[in-house]
Amino acid sequence: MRVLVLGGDGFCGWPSALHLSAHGHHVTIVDSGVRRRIDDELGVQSLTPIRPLAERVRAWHEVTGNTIGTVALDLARDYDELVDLLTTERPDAVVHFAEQRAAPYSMKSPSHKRYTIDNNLNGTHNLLAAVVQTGLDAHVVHLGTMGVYGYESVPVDLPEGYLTVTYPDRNGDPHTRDILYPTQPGSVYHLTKSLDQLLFQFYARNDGVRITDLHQGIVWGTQTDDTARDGRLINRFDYDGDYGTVLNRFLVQAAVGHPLTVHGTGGQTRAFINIRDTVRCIRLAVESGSEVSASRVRVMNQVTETHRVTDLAELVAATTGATVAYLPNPRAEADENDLDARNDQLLGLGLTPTRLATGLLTESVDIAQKYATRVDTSRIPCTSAWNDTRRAATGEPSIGRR
Ligand code: NAD
Ligand code: USQ
Repeated sequence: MRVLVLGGDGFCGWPSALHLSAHGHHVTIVDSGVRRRIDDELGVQSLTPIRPLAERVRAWHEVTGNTIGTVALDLARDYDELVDLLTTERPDAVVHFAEQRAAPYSMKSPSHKRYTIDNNLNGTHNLLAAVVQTGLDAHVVHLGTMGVYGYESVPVDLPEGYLTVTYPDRNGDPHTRDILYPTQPGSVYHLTKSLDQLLFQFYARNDGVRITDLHQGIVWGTQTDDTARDGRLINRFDYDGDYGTVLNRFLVQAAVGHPLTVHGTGGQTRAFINIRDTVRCIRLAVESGSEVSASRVRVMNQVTETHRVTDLAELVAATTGATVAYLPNPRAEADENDLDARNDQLLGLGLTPTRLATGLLTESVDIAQKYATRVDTSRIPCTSAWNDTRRAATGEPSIGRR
């Protein structure tokens, strides 16, 4: 299949592009490079020494003989160029990773909130409008988030996107329908993923665009079989207080002797998936595009297990000898929650989950130790507080009312 990978220079996009290419798909990466510029803005670098995109794809060609095309384009701004690209490439599938994906970054300041909304919503909408304008029957595969469901403890396993509700109609007779699961986003970033869902619902119903929305949990790990084939193919690994996600942060903290930074009680339960499973899920979603209805968005929960933050900290501490620090939480989120989620659809397509217990934790510890000298420990603390109450609790200065 011909596949465009939007955001293909990023943490999930790069190994997914390689995996699709390794499985015989014709891949073109589209990326504006904004994430590398955000690294500069924040004064951080990936733990791992990632190479420029042009060098990455050259190395992939040398190692495998496969060619991956690259196009520099801002999905949120360069609409005409996007239409031209779709017209020229005529992709069978477009995988959309190209959004600002860090909750703390999205909450740093009014300008970061506005950037996240502008970038993510305009990017997603431009893609949908361009698919319709070009008349392509391209399957859109979007990376959404488990965070759209919110983190209130509910007495059910979270369904995949839809909730079946029964209510009395005007005659008092029971009426049943599927609705999008009510969203409870916990950050401006998660809010954009909730709003993306409505864009998808509209374009599926109005224009018959075939769409899969993957509600992905927190991705951990860094390497896949493909990125490990050559040093120049190495994947990104974020550890800083804005982009680093919890388990990968703990692994780096352990490697540099920094106490593990648990927010609050650590009773927050979240969904997780290893990057090796992410790339498989993307391929399974792309290759099953013919099963997607033209009027109803397919939503699949891209998760393999759930864990409490404190349990992860204790596991990393037990594996590495690190100490655990319980810190004031900069986020406005529930101190504790239960979470279980269905993932029947990806299992049904053939996903065999890689679990935390299966030894990959040690691989990640080794990578964190190997590149520990690249870590700037001053970038580890999370300084982005969700509101003035949280700013006061964490000792961060107020940014005031604007
Ligand atoms: P990332 O920041 O590493 O990669 C995103 C890529 O998209 C970057 O290379 C960036 O330059 C590009 N990009 C952003 N805006 C763009 C635009 N307007 N035009 C063109 N390119 C643009 O993020 P990631 O971790 O790879 O996440 C990819 C997707 O997966 C995101 O949509 C994210 O919400 C979702 N996701 C990630 C995780 C995770 O734990 N990393 C979990 C669930 C969902
Ligand atoms: N946390 C800590 N200590 C830390 C960092 C985080 O205790 O040092 C806590 C947070 O307070 C939160 C939990 O760990 O309760 C998860 O935080 P995270 O930064 O690992 O994940 P999150 O902000 O939810 O975002 C990440 C990705 C995002 C993706 C989301 C999937 O950055 O792109 O959408 O995971 S999910 O969480 O399922 O919504």
